[in-house]
Amino acid sequence: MLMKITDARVIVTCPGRNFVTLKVYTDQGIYGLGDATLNGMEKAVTAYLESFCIPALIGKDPRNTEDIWHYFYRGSYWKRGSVTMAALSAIDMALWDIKGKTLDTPLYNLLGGKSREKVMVYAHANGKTLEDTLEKVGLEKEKGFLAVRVQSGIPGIDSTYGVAKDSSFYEPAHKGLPHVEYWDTSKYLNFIPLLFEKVRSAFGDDLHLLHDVHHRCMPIEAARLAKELEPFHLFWLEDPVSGELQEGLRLIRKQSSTPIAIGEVFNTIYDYTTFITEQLIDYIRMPLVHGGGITHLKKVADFASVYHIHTGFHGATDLSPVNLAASIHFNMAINNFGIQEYMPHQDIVNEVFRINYRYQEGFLSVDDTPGIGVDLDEEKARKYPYAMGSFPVNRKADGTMFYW
Ligand code: CS2
Ligand code: MG
Repeated sequence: MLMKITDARVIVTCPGRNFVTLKVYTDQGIYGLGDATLNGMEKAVTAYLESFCIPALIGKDPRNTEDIWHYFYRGSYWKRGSVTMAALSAIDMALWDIKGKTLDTPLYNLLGGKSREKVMVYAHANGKTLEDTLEKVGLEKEKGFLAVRVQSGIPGIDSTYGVAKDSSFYEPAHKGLPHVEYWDTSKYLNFIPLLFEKVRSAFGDDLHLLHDVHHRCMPIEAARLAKELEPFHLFWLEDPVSGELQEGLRLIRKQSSTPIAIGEVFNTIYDYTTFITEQLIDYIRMPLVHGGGITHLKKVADFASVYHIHTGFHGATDLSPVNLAASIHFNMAINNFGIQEYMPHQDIVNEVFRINYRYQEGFLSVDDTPGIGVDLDEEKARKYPYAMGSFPVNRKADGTMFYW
């Protein structure tokens, strides 16, 4: 049987926040969906998809996922980078969706079948103060979560990334151009061990605890933090330093046995080579939507598996339900799955996307709908037009621009 891609379209919608979805059509009446959302850069990914990728896709056989991946990666003079890799991720996801629908089987069956029935997820507890954060951890525990990421406002720092000033829904971007947040690493380093001491003594040893540094430490500061957090047995410490300097992790590793997760801003295996081969990290964070889709992540996860490193995919609310569903399939199939981040989308997001996954007592699972199993209601999507959003930028108290 011959099969051809006849067209593809990018659908940008903003039910509370922007999502970019690629829809690929075939001459067999089957279509596939891929997530191309890149927080704050949605229009850049859309432009690359519309100006080059879609015209180049038309006429290709969608079943050739490997060759098409390399056409857009090896075939491109300008390699890597978040924008182009988000576009390639969406193409790849959509083609695997088509493959599953064509073969009438859920995605996990194409990746090795089930290694597990459901995947452990971690929830978020973000509080303005220590007391508030303790209360939030308790609420997540009551919902059945076995793992909770703990973030808190820091005494003496006006606003902390990821901790909402009011009780509104978690959203890392703000409408319009970036606003400035002020940062003080020493105040942060003094407070976090105290926070985890309180959380551990309130909730006992069984609850998995995670923490995200959001790249705010220099390697020696991160080493101090990882060492001081050791008694509280974190599941992981995330992005302790900017991952650009892979060698920086050697310093942290020598000092501490706190497990490390890195990579939500990475987009290829080449961001990970030293980390993996020197066993400098324990979890890879790079998600399907930004890391080249299923085709590339399967290779990265297999490579990591050789070095006894597990997956812990990024899964904040700025990644669409298409990415989350594909990630659950992927996590169900591979052997070296570790944990999946899970922040439920707002209800209006699930009006636009018809989802096939379910949260129950600390775990997510998908049903047996063929392919990825998520659909998009285009009429509803049209009701929410794109709205520009940006991350904050960080400065020290004296005005110096600081790291992300
Ligand atoms: C965070 C996110 O989920 C995480 O670990 O780091 O808030 C992340 O900063 C955003 O998803 C980026 O868009
Ligand atoms: Mg993070």
